[in-house]
Amino acid sequence: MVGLYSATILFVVTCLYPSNCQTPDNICQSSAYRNLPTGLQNEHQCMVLERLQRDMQNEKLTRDRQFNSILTKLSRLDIKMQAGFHRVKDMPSANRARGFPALKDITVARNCYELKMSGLNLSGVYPLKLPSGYVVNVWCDMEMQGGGWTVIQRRFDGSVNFTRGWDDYAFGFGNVNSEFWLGNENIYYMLRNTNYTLRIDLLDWEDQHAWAQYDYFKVASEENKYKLTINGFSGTAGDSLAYHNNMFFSTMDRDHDKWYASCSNKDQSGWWFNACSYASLNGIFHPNGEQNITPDGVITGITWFEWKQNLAYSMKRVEMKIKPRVALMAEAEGLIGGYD
Ligand SMILES: [Ca+2]
Repeated sequence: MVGLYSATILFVVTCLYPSNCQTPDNICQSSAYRNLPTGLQNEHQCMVLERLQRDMQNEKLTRDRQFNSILTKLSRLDIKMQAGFHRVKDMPSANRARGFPALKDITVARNCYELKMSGLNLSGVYPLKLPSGYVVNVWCDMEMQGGGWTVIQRRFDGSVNFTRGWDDYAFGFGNVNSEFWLGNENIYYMLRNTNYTLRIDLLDWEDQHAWAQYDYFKVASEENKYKLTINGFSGTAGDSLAYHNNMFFSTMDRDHDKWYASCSNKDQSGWWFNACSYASLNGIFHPNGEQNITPDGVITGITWFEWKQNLAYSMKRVEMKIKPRVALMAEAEGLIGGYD
């Protein structure tokens, strides 16, 4: 009996793979079985083997069907994921951000001047509600030139990395308590429906102060590459931003400048580069103003050429801030009251 079992087991193992058997569905009629010595042939055993064979084949078929079904589902899921990925990838960054939650119903001021008018006289961080419906924390300068200035950029210690790509510049980065960029998207929405004046304050390494002011300041939408429009200069620093008027915003990953290469890559920052800059306030912060000029003349830094007449002079401190134009006009006329 032991010999019979060994032979049949060997036969089954060999025959489980159909390619090894001439008639896989009918073991008892196969020549492989019939050629066994008569003593090893057993009809009952053979039928059991055939049944075992059928069961295994059925089980294999079921598993194949399940496996194919899973493959089909995975394939459909992959197509959906690819389609979704391309939709998000092709969408302007601004639309992507709209997926984030917004505090639509919260009542807060639209800018720091409204807070100033409501009696807040202390400079610091306040929440503002932008026309987009989004609430952002900003730094309000409540002392400089009548107060009520919304600060959109500040540099003074190099603690924040300004070498960043398009999306970071679009949505802002850094810390409003120290160094930061408020974000092109936020700036665009603030400026969209109200006329604002831009003020830039500069400090050199001898702690001398200079300023530049532009009565009219607009930044276009992302679709228009956050194009800069300024007008009506006044101040002591000289008009270095005129060269950047009507320029698109560029970052290391988006070259919209007028130079044959990328000004952003050269300057390692995002800005409204022309070819390339007389003002570059997001450039590399150089402690003590020291700049490394490469042998081929590449210089980086926080620069304002018209003041220092030197592109290799990097500022100790800079702030960009905005205030509704009508508020400044009312203050200039000695009027007290709101605006628009
Ligand atoms: Ca270029």
